[in-house]
Amino acid sequence: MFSKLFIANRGEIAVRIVRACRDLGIRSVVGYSEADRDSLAVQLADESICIGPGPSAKSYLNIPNIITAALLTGCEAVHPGYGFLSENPYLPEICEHCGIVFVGPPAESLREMGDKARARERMASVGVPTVPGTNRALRNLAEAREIAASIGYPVILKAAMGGGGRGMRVARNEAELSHYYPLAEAEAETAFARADLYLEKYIERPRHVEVQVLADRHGTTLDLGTRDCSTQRRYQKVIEEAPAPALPAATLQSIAEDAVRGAAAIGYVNAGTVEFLVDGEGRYYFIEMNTRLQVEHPVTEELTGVDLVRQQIRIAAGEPIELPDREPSGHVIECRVTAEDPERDFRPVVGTVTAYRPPGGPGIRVDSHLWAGYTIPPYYDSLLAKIIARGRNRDEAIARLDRALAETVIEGVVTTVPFLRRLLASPDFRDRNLHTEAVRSLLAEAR
Ligand code: MV4
Repeated sequence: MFSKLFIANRGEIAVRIVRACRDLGIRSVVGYSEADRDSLAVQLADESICIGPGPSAKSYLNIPNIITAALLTGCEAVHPGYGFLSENPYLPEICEHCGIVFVGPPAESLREMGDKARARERMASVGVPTVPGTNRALRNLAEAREIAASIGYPVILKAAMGGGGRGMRVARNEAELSHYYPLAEAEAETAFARADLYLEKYIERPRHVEVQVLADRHGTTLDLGTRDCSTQRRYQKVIEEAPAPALPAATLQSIAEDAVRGAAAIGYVNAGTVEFLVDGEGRYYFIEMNTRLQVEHPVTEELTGVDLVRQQIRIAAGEPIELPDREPSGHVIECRVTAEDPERDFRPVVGTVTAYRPPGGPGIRVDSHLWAGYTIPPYYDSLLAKIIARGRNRDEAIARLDRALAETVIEGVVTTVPFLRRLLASPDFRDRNLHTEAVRSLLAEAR
């Protein structure tokens, strides 16, 4: 096992990784930007070192600074967390050259799953259901028209190097396809340095169901169940829950088996998430694989009792996965508390947290980097805290999560806590009428 691990991330996930290191008896070194000098992760880690100025490009995305910091502090491994460099294949490659272990999958898996068209092809080749569409980049608009005509409108254009909703355009007829195709190409070129697009049948109001997988280097590839992440706003997840509600047991079983088969087929190692869409008839389709730890990982941890970050570090150190010591039980729901103003179209807010009182009590977990006096830097995402509630069933989890939100005190900045309580109380959410338009409908009602 490693004696020292470098954390190339910030905020709540950096705190989370410090905690996993402490439980494993590993010294933690957190790399911080000048804007995060007094962050909670810096306060809790065994050591810390500045990796550059506030802007991400100069710090958390600065591979030379991160590698140098890891080497200078004598770290044997680097954990990228999520976001930033977590799916950048250059980081594991450079780590390998420098004799540092990357806590994550091989660079080849990052590359392969980073090309969303190729990911479809790999999954389809082992019988994982995919949305009708193309498994490689479209040659041109003429070909897109031909394929769209054969699968039927509406269709969705997606950037091969995109993901997470970036670079997607829905076309409901040939005229829209002709209009959007060059725009989508230009956007993809700008955002991802590759204009490649692929096409899928557009699924109206889908549910987003994902499967957590873990694979070690001793032949074990397993799933840790499903999560439903349909409650999103502009591709940002707001509420996540496990197991995915209102799906037949047979579907839950089959989707997990497909995810494991897909991960094993690409020789996946470490933690990953296989993402599916579920249509109105309950059919599921693979859309992409996330080759990193997810923000919503605590939902699976609280359901299964497995510490995913601990398993990630163990796998990277060449040790076998510690299998779950109990059956998944109950129902778990997480909400993301952000520094955004719902009254102003969720624009991010900055400022100083003048008072902070996190919730607690039975079935509540809080993953956060907040403290009273903390000033939110303007450079990064708006996530302040993840509040996770576990109950014997979904209704109890909802009730506990609402109790926790009602208790939560974050003063000095506007947060989404009141909005989250309204969302939890909405009939759509309570009646499990989950789909990716639910939040938009609730916001429309509130106006
Ligand atoms: C789709 C889709 C409908 N049909 N693909 C958005 C993010 C990325 N994970 C894929 N996404 C979607 N892909 C087809 N063929 C609808 C979405 C989508 C979505 C998916 C899951 C959760 C929330 C979403 C919000 C908007 C669009």
